[in-house]
Amino acid sequence: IKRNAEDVKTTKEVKFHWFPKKIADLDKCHHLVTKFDPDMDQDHPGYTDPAYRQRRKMIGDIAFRYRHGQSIPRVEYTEEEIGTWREVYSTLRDLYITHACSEYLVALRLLERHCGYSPHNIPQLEDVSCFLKERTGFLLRPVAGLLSARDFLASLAFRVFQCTQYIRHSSSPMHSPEPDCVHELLGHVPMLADRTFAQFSQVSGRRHDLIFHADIYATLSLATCFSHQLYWFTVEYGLCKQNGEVRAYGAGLLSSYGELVHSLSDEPETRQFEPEAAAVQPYQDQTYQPVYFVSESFVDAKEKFREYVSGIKRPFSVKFDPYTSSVEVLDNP
Ligand code: HBI
Ligand code: FE
Repeated sequence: IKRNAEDVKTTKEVKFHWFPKKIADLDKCHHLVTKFDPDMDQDHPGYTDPAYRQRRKMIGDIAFRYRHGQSIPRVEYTEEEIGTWREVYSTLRDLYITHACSEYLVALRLLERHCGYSPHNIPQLEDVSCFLKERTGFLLRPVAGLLSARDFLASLAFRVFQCTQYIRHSSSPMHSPEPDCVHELLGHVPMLADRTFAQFSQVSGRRHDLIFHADIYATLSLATCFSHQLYWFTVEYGLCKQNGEVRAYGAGLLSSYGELVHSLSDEPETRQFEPEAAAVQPYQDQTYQPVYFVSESFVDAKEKFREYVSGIKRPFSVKFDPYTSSVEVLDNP
């Protein structure tokens, strides 16, 4: 039986949390997690720097004011901010040659040619968004900080990547406790420019949508963690095989010099990627991962992922309509 979104809202309102049905609904998906931000986290390198906190707030306001369909306002970055970017960019760029997967390297070259990626310039989100739209249909929208997993993944289901626009504190160019534009623009964006991977991200988002919003089923709170860990061990910390070597494709690795080196060293344990195993593997958000999962290829990861998702029981499913960028809610057979 097909229902449209409004039917579901009236008949099932009590049972399901609200979730976005059309792309403009993402204007309401702005719930931030503040535990790692410079106002709350005493270990944040910007905690004791009022000027930094002020600046970050100013750039965050762009995101709070932003509505779907608008172009993303440009930020004029300061010399200090560009200096931070330059330091990370130059250091990571050398390491990518031996550590990043080939899709990443191809995309980075394109971004350098077309989007102002360079050691001397922090790319503007509006330019990157236009580029991604042409490559893979992904859009960026600005976000003011670490977004809740639920809102973040729900956005991916619409091929929208919520992207921070401020940069980490200058005292700590190689590390940031929270996502910043280095993490997003160097970690996530190049992979979103790859067709297979872009599709994979969207599938992971849609799957999340199915589960996260249906907490009425006892098992589903468990399934919620599954979703998060699956995301974690692929999109953020995934490794893959290429020409007999292991390379990184996870954004958390590609935006962190220390962990990128660590992940391909002899120290951590690596296992073959199986969604069932990755879904229950505990993860680390304070230090390096002790375990990484290695995919045979993106295509292989995507197929396994799809299979895994189709085996999960859920109260309803959603179908994405790319012409209208909206989802249709379907009852499960
Ligand atoms: N928010 N701004 C932002 N950037 C991310 O990369 C990000 C996020 N929220 C959650 C998240 N990533 C994921 O790691 C998962 O928690 C879903
Ligand atoms: Fe991330």
